[in-house]
Amino acid sequence: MNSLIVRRILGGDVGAAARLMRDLDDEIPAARAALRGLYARAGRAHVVGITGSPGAGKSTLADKLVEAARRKGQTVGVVAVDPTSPISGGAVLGDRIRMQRHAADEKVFIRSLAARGSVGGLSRSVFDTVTVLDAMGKDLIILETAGVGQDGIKVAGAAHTVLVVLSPGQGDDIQAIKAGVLEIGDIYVVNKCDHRYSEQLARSLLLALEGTAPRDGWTTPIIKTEAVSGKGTRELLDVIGAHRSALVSGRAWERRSMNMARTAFMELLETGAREFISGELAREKRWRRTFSDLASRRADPHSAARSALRKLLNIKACK
Ligand SMILES: Nc1nc2c(ncn2[C@@H]2O[C@H](COP(=O)(O)OP(=O)(O)OP(=O)(O)O)[C@@H](O)[C@H]2O)c(=O)[nH]1
Ligand SMILES: [Mg+2]
Repeated sequence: MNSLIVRRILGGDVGAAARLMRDLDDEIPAARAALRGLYARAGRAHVVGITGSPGAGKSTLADKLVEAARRKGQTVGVVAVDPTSPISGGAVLGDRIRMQRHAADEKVFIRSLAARGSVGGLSRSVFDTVTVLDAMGKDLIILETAGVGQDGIKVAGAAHTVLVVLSPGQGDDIQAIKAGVLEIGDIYVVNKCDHRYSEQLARSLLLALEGTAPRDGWTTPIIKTEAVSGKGTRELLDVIGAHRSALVSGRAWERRSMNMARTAFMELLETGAREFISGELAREKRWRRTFSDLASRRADPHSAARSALRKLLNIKACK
C-alpha cells in the first residue's frame, strides 16, 4: 500500500502527493511510513526560504518567482506557512487567490500550512512537505515563512538559500535588521521599489551589511524589486541560481544540506521529548510529591528538573 503511494508520487501523481501531505499533517503513521520511501529519493531540489517583515511582499514575490522559474522551464513547489493570527486571515486568503493562477499548471505545486504556534514559524510538517515536493522532482522549492525576527530566523536551518524581504514605510524594518536577520540572509530584497522611501531603506541596509564577512564565498547582494508588477523578479531568480552555483562549487551545498537535515532531526527530537515528558507529567500521582516540594519551597525547580530528567531520559550526567 505504501509502496504504491510512493510509486504514484514518484510517477507524478499530484492527487496522491496532496493526500500524503494532508495525512502527514494529521500525523497518520502510514503516511510517515510512506515518507521513508520518498526520503530516499529526495535531496536534489534547491530549497529557498523567504522571510521578512509582515506585509513586506513575500507572497507576491513568491508568486512572481514561480512565474519566472516556469519561464525557465523549472518545476516548482511552494510551501507557505500561514500565520495563525486571525488579523492576517485576510492576507492569507489573498495569497491563496493570487497563487491560484498557477493551479492549472501541473509543474507547480502549492501547499499552505498553518504555523500552529510552533517555534520559528515553521510547522512541524514543513520538513515532510519539502521532502514530498523534492521527491516529486521539483527543481525549486520556495518556503515562505510567517514572521521575522527570532521566528523567521529558523528558516535558515531549513533552506539552502535564505531571502530576507524588507519593504519601506514599515517602522519595524530597521528593528528587523537588528533582530538577527543580518546573519541569516544570503540575498536581501528591498521590495516595493515604487515606494519613495525604498532608496533610503536600501542605503541603510547596505550600511548595516557593511563589514559582515562573506559566507561560503558569497557576498550578500541587495536586490530591488517591485513584486506587484514583477519588476526585478527575473533578476532575483538569476541571483538565486547564482547562489546555488556558488554553494555547489564551494562545497557548501553539502554543508547546508547537512544543516537542514540536522534542523529537521532536532525538531523531531524536541517534539518527541516534549510529548514524552508531557505524557509522564500527566501521571499526576507520581509527581505529586515533587510538585508539593516545589510549592512548599522544600525543593528548587532547577534541581528537581535535573533529577527528573536524569530519571526520565536515563541521562547519566545532566547539566
Ligand atoms: N506598492 C507595492 N505594493 C506591494 C508590492 N509587493 C507587494 N505589495 C502589496 O503589499 C501587500 C502585502 O503583500 P504580501 O505579498 O501579502 O506580503 P507578505 O509579506 O506575504 O505578507 P504576510 O505573509 O502577511 O506577512 C499586498 O497588498 C501587496 O499587493 C510592491 O512591490 N509595491
Ligand atoms: Mg504572505
